[in-house]
Amino acid sequence: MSFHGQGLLVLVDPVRTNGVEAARIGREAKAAGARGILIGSSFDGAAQTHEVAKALRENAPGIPVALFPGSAMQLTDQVDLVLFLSLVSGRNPQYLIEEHVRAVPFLQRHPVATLSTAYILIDGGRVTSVEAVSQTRPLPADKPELVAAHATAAQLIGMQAIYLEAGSGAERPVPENVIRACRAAVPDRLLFVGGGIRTPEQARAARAAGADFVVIGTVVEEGSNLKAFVEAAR
Ligand code: 1GP
Repeated sequence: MSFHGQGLLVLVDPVRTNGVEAARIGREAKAAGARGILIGSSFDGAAQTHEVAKALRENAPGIPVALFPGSAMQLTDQVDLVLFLSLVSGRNPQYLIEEHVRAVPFLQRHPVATLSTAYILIDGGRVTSVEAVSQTRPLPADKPELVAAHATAAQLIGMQAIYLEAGSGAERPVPENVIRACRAAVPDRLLFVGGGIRTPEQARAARAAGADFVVIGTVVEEGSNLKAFVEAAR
């Protein structure tokens, strides 16, 4: 089971969410019409990921649960898909290829589907966990042509999807002109956009600019009205 159509994805951080909470979010995401659930954390989470993924799957049957891993240590077979992320905005080999090689023994034992995804970090106004943990700089938010060149290079390498990330809790989400530039550069690739999206209007704007999937995390933990986000990202 992979992602289909377009719309809203809910991100669950296994470090900040216990099994009971994950079960609630899973039920809500399904009831509201979310297209899928991502689970992941940029730091730690190895111990909790499996249980939280299981709780999400049990409580949101029929919608895909995908791992959005911060490292190979978070791998679990309790997901339908692993976003096989390469942090292509950075130049740290650990997140370009090393964690991927480390994932291989697990993936040989547990044949979970993977989606090769170019993960592009964009400045969102503050230092986020992804930047701190990966020790990579985000791309400037006012250089759409530079971001689009990264997306194009990823497509030429053969990657299947692009993920534009402002970082969890970013002050500013990925700008619309950056999303538009990437959409134009790689019209046939799945495009995910997340980080700092706090209102349904921002979700709608990201979709209108060309994102296939809009990802929200923090506002879900805060208990926002999921349905409004689902409608906006439809
Ligand atoms: C997903 O990191 C984001 O790409 C989630 O960000 O927590 O700011 O919604 P928020």
